[in-house]
Amino acid sequence: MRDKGQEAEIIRLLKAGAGHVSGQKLSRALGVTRTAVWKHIEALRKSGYTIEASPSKGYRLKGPLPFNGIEVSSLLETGFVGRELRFHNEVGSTNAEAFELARNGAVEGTVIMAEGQTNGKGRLGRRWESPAGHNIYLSIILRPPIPPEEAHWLTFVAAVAAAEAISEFCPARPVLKWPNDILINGRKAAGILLEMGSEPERVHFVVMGIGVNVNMTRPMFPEYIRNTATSVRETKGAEVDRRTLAGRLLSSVELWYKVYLAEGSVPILSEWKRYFGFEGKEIRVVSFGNTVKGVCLGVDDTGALLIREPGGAVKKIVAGDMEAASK
Ligand code: BT5
Repeated sequence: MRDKGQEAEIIRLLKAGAGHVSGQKLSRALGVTRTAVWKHIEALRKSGYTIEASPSKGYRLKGPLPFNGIEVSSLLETGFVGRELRFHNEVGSTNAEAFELARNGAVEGTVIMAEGQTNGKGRLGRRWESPAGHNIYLSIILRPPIPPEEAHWLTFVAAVAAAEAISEFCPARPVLKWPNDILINGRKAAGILLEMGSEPERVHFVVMGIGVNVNMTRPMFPEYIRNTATSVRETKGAEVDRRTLAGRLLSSVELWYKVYLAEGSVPILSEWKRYFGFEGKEIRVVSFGNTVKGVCLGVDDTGALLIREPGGAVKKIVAGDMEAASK
């Protein structure tokens, strides 16, 4: 069984040591044998670190730091979100794994993160393209003391948190599209998938899945989304440090989640509206197989989308997909 705590400690000592750190010093600091240190070094190499070993001088950290659980954890500024963090190089879906863990009692704030997903999930059985090496895919287990009909507010919490975190790294202001898309310059840069385990009266847990296209470039997107998807890098014109962005994202989720628990949906919705980019615009919404067209009147106090149809009737939409009507 690997001891992630000891591996994180080795990385901390190697970073603090600037030059080489002897195997003896590491084994003393950790209270383990030098063979155990060597095994940890091998495991760390597998998780992306370049560690130079010299028989006379010891170990030295070289090259760029990888995107992994140790690095994200070392940057965390949260109280509980991500304090239990599981990082996988490859997973089917972080949401699916988080759901299983939540059912088995994982603590609130547990985060599952992956370098790549082979079966990344969108809403309604759709797919989330999740190639390894460029983006952020994470799922957060939350246990809000609310009834199931309130759980959709956590999509709003996630959207506000993601927009806020992305805006720190991106020259263009992110725009939210109801209910769960984060757009940059009109293209989708991030998506949210909320799943929950509940009984009629109360939510047991919510899995808040967030996927952010960070460093993907246009040719990397599959043909079918090349004209509708983008990444933070595409807008910024430079690589973005995924470790820092992931850390900011988790801080932001924690902050807005706490606001929601303390003050309810009002402050969340008011922040969400600051990023909503479609009020007053012609839109088209597909909801349960029906298409509704009209002028977007915004979102009401329950989070439902309001549309004024050409005849003047106002329709309230509780679930669906919206697009700008010009598309
Ligand atoms: C979403 O669904 O936008 C929810 C995406 C949630 C992904 C995260 S990643 C971590 C966690 N684990 C998971 O398994 N999922 C969550 P939806 O609104 O249904 O949008 C899906 C549609 O977006 C697809 O049908 C494509 O058209 C498009 N799409 C797929 N991959 C994309 C990508 N990487 N970037 C932009 N658009 C994409």
